[in-house]
Amino acid sequence: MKKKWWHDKVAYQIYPKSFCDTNGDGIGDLRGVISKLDYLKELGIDIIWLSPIYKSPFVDQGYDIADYYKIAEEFGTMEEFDELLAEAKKRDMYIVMDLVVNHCSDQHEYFKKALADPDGPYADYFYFVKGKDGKAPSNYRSYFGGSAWEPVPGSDKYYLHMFAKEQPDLNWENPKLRRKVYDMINWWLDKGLGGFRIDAIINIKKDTSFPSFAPDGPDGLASCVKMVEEVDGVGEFLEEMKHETFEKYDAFTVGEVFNMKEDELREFIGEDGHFSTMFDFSAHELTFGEHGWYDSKPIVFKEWRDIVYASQLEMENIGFKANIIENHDEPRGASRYLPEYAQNEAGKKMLATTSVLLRGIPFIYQGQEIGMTNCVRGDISEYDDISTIDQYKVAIEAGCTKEEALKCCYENSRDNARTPMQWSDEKNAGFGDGTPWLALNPNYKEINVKEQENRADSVLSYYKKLVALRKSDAYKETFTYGDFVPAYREKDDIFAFHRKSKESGQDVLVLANFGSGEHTLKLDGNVKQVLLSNLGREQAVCAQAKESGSVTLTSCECVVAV
Ligand code: TEU
Ligand code: CA
Repeated sequence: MKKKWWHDKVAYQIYPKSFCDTNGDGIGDLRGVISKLDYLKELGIDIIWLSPIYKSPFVDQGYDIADYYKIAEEFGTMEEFDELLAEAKKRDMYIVMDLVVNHCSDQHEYFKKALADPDGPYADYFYFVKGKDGKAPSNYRSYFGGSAWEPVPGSDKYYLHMFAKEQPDLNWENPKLRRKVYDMINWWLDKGLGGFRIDAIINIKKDTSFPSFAPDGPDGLASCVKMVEEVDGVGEFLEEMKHETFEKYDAFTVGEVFNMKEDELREFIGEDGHFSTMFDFSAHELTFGEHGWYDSKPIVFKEWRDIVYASQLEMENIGFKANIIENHDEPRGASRYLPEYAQNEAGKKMLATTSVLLRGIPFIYQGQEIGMTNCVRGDISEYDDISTIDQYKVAIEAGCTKEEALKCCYENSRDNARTPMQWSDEKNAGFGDGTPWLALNPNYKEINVKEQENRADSVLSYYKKLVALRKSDAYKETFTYGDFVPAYREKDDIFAFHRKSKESGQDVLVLANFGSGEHTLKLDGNVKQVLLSNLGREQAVCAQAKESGSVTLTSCECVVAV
């Protein structure tokens, strides 16, 4: 395998609006990101992915871009962005931006020009399609609810929006549009970006005959995802984009890819794939509801474990996936993956271990490193997220009571991960002087950076050790390139694997007990050293292994040994 600069890196996702506010307007900003670079460096982070910071009306929190060449005023200025790039560079860190090019904002000048002249050249930057019998061209439901078609005022046409109606889809069939996108990407890469996280990218290929599908809900519509699943040919766009842009800069790209067709992994992330890597969403896909996320199924430990194993093995001779337990669209990992008895610091450290030491590129989402959790809200009016408001409505329409619908939001809402970062137990959790744009999770009094920073057995201290181990001179090669070999599969409570390096012959064993009771595991090799224990039991575990050739793990205990 040809080695690439990003193979051994650890990444961190910042949701800028909720990270750190330095001017007291209640909104996180670029100065806030700059002020925390040393914090991230100390955590061991190499690559920082910023969720969108472009000029935007924020209908979908910046995933609706009004100007790809401007920084949102709420976040700061282009000078501040350049400063961020320079400061990151000084620390050997890379900045990765969000690339949102399936759609833009209805406030983008292209769209305004298109509306002004629905038969003119800019209409062709979008999907402006004549209606059928006075109705929309097809029966697609958008991701955020309602028809994916919106009438173009003063015309018999409709425009397509797979997300909100304020997010019109860009027409990738139009070579002029594609050229504009590539020029924009190169403009940013010329500034010295490390690369891009690429949003909703599978959606860029449409079946332009826009066939209707059998309705899949009481609204008589069919999810627009169906069209994406059925159409072929996205790869041609992705290859062209890569050749015209990323490849020339050796940029790092991570695709947000849902609904990939079977057997296409190599095309996506193989050595000459469309992207450097793509997120492993297999756990998400395992539990995703039938009608969006409101009716997502809870995690069943063994099913989740087995799907992670399968995903790890699937990519083995192909490439690297990007491993996550949470992001800005998903609930907090600690709340989602840990059974109730494990929702404590030991459990959070164990979950960290079985994510960060997998084969692939670890992505840590802001707040994950201190074990932030989902947030209970008393009423739907306390939510901001467009998708949450839709899914609440869908839940109520499906017959849920208010309490049940709120519980769905508590478990799955995208706002769970968007509450402000908890820096301290002081005013506004140290996020900033002004009232935060989204209410804090009240547990900041207990869970915050300041409390954990100087405590040796905190979740944060553990993350630092874990990342340092992964990147250490002694084990870096094994954790980066070593094979993933599952172990103790027959034990229903155990998440265990080897990382075996062909190059050095090293064999690192990771054992984690997600069960509520104790387990004794018979070892099939020798243990020389315990590199990490989430309960600080390195010595004891090592002694037991040497004496009896086995390891006893209590509930929520994990160890890393060689
Ligand atoms: O998400 C794309 C996407 O497909 C999601 O709607 C996904 O299906 C859903 O979150 C599953 O829970 C991206 C961004 O990550 C998201 O924040 C944006 O809202 C969306 O694109 C539109 O840009
Ligand atoms: Ca601010």
